Amino acid sequence: MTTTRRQFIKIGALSAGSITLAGSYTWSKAASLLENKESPIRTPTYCEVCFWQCAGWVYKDEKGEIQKIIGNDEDPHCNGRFCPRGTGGVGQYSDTDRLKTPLIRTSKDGVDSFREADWDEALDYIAQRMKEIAAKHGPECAALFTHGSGGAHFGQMLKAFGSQSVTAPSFAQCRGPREVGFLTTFGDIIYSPERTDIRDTRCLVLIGSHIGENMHNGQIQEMSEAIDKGATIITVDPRFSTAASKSKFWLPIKPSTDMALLLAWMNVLIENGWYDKDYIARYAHGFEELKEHVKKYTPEWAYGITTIDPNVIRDTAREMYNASPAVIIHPGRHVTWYGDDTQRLRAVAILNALLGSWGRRGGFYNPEKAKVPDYPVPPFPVPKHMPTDAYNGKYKLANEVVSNGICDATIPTADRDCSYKIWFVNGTNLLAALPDQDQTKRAIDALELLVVVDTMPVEMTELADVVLPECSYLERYDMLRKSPHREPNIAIRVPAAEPKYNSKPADWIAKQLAEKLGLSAWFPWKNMEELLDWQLREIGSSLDEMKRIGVKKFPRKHDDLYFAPNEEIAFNTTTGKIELYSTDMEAEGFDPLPVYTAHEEPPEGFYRLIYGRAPMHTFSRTANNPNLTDIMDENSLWVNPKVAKIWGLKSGQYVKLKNQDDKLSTFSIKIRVTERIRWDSVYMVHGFGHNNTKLSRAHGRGINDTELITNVKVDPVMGGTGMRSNFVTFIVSNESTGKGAES
Ligand SMILES: Nc1nc2c(c(=O)[nH]1)N[C@H]1C(S)=C(S)[C@@H](COP(=O)(O)OP(=O)(O)OC[C@H]3O[C@@H](n4cnc5c(=O)[nH]c(N)nc54)[C@H](O)[C@@H]3O)O[C@H]1N2
Ligand SMILES: Nc1nc2c(c(=O)[nH]1)N[C@H]1C(S)=C(S)[C@@H](COP(=O)(O)OP(=O)(O)OC[C@H]3O[C@@H](n4cnc5c(=O)[nH]c(N)nc54)[C@H](O)[C@@H]3O)O[C@H]1N2
Ligand code: SF4
Ligand SMILES: [Mo]
Repeated sequence: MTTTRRQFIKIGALSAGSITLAGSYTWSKAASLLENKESPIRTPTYCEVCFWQCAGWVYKDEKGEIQKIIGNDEDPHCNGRFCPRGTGGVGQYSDTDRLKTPLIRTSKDGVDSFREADWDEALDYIAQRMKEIAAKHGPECAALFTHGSGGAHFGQMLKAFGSQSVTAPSFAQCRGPREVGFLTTFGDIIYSPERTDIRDTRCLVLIGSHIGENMHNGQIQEMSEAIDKGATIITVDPRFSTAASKSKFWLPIKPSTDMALLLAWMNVLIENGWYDKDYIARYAHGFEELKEHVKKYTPEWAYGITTIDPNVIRDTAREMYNASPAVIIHPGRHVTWYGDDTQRLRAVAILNALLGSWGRRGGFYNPEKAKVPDYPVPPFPVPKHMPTDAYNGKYKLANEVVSNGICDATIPTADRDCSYKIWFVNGTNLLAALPDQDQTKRAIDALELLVVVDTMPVEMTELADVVLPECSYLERYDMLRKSPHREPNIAIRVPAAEPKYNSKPADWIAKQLAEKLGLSAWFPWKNMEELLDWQLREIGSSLDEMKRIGVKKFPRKHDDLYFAPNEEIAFNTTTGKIELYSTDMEAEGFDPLPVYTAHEEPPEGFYRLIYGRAPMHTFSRTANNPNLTDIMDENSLWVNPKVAKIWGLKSGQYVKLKNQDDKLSTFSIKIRVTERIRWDSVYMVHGFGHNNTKLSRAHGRGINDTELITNVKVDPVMGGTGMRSNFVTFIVSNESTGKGAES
């Protein structure tokens, strides 16, 4: 492991006063709160526990204490129902381990520690350092890594400062390949919430996408509605997921071979004429090339690769055709798996095109976003370098900034003249979100200033020069939510309580800092109330109205949720058609039609490490949440009984893991022996194994999958980090007992 100039500051070095442990808040207590009679004091919010952003109501008692959060009935993201994480979101507010005051790194006799600072001092320090560093290297040397609502505020500050390098792990570590795969095929992206018309579908095909454990609210509700109406579910997953348990067909595919299955499905559809001939003739480019291309990809060929019976491949293809065009081959969301992910998602897009589901009821609808004007500010300065310059001509088809591209460009090399020197990191725990932790640490080592804005002490805060404590989403305003949906709509977040401790909202932090940097012109509003009220009045509402209703819907501009029969459509691609054969891919030197490539296999005695979600947690951001740790406080390792037998493993036993590069896990994980996982893989939920001792509930609980992901397969098309070519073996020791079993 790389050592770092920034020592990981242990709790002893912190000058903060003693930390009291939160009282044990049980789930039944949460449930009993829910049964309370509704109190009249409620404020609207939208949830920040994950990025589905459900709109809800926060209820308080007479003393002003937050009692519960429930869904807003008018909200199309949640239809009045929150998931367990959203309900438990109060824990993000009540957690006594929260960051409490700004911290500045100091070094004495070679020992680093944090000292507490007030806001003025911390922000003066940051502004001063930013000016000095920009004077030497230009303002373009600053980058913002962000996930969540604060990004809008810090992005405004950074762009005003003179850098456009704003990036989120939700692109190159998450949904990037599907956006690029669909953009190059249909000329448009999938968006969030996904434009999948699940409620009216007759056949939903889930490839890895594990809806049910992936708790994206509206999708789950629509999926159960579709099941009630008799839709067929087909799940392709090496693990018997919750979705698989609801499926007519479960295809326990050999991991990493999905491309072979997708090509074989195309082969079956085309050879049998099971495709939408009118739709393809009218809208598609490159059908003849595709037909020729997939001839060799027979179900028998795919069987040898995927282990899926050829008859099952044919039966499932027929099932899709029978349902078409009300069929969805779901594009998934976290799709950075094997490095050829954009091509895999192109294959998914092509299948949907063959079945005519794009633009059709029960397939993919055309979402519309509410148009809300931005508060007028001067144009941002034009930077000398754009973020794309950082990747030296790579990832040309990326339609968002590539986080790992910025991370790599922070490590100085001879062939680049624009290394980053300043990172702002807001709401993203990069040591859990970016694979290859050593590379992330090397980049951090090369920085002159690292500012981390978070609500909790996590791995990233310990590496910061300055830590800024943001208040929770329940204590702040944020920008309006205006995600696209069937009906354009907006939702508002209003603080339900005063910020606890000495924490502040991102909007305030960004504006104060901008003022200290001489950038007030880009923050001309007095406060969020003024900014929001101005925006709302421009669209015929007001802050007062939104405080009362929380969510507001607007009529669609046109009746174009689906294509009209025989409608002529100009797709936003080079040919103006749905590109089965991609001219963009071809122009950039990539395969214009997706091809199958074999991926690495586990070495002897190793198993593929795969990971996913648990219904009651969101990545690492909820790992210490008192309400949610009550229902799940560690992850476990799913192991097939055959494998358990070879290794003599029993359920409940703790083991460490070592990967193919000899990387040993910091902590131990509890074994769960189950038939629900293939023998060639092991599975864990992402987000556990925190090594920050200030997290009283999460520290040492389970394993962080990220530390074992050292073999990263970067997608040449858009920079996505394929994370599933890592293999682990078991280190069994009698002493491994779970919590705190740190080496
Ligand atoms: N190994 C591995 N890596 C992955 C994934 C995986 O499954 N496995 N998943 C990938 C995917 S799909 C995604 S989208 C990304 C997610 O990546 P991230 O969103 O970075 O995930 P988290 O680890 O939850 O880090 C969130 C951080 O934000 C902080 N936070 C929470 N609420 C607030 C707030 O209101 N304000 C501020 N300022 N901070 C807040 C939390 O304390 C935490 O430190 O990770 C990707 N990386
Ligand atoms: N509760 C909860 N819900 C969440 C989140 C959360 O943190 N918590 N995060 C949200 C976010 S940001 C995202 S991106 C989504 C992610 O959710 P999805 O997009 O649904 O997740 P994936 O990572 O694609 O899928 C994980 C599944 O892939 C399977 N798998 C592993 N390898 C392979 C393979 O080679 N082939 C196939 N076919 N399957 C494979 C695993 O067994 C697992 O069931 O979840 C969202 N919803
Ligand atoms: S799905 Fe759950 S956690 Fe995500 S925004 Fe909605 S209520 Fe919150
Ligand atoms: Mo994600």
